[in-house]
Amino acid sequence: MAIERTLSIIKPDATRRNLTGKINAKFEEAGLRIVAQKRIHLTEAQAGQFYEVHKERPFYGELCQFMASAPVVVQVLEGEGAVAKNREVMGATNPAEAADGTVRKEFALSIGENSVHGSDSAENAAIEIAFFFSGLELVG
Ligand code: RTP
Ligand code: MG
Repeated sequence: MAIERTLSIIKPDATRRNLTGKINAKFEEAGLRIVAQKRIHLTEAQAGQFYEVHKERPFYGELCQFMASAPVVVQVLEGEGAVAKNREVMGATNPAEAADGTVRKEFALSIGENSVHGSDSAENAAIEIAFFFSGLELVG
């Protein structure tokens, strides 16, 4: 499988509880390399722009408010099949359905406050990485 990059976000529920290191350990143990990382505090408007694809969904307003409620850690993960591998490490969107050992099983509080975001395709990964990072910030 090809080496890919994917965009990951450690969400406000996790940064508030100081879980960045524990979550990063899971990525690294799975063979994903953190090739870029920064802590930022999104405005609600910026969160809305990032989640534009969900703007018709009933949870959109709540999601944008939550994503702007505390700092997030945005990062680029690199590795073989990184998009799918990251989603495996994350677990199902709803923590009640997430497999044992996944980030969401261990740390998520609810379907909304579910600790991490990961790109869902290589195509979206490229768009999402460009949203947060310049080429100079990606250090493979
Ligand atoms: P993500 O985009 O954050 O990696 O998560 P995902 O693919 O597993 O889930 P997606 O369907 O793309 O939804 C994006 C985020 O919206 C919140 N959500 N809330 N209240 C709800 O029913 C609900 N459903 C989704 C979650 O934070 C989800 O990760
Ligand atoms: Mg998604």
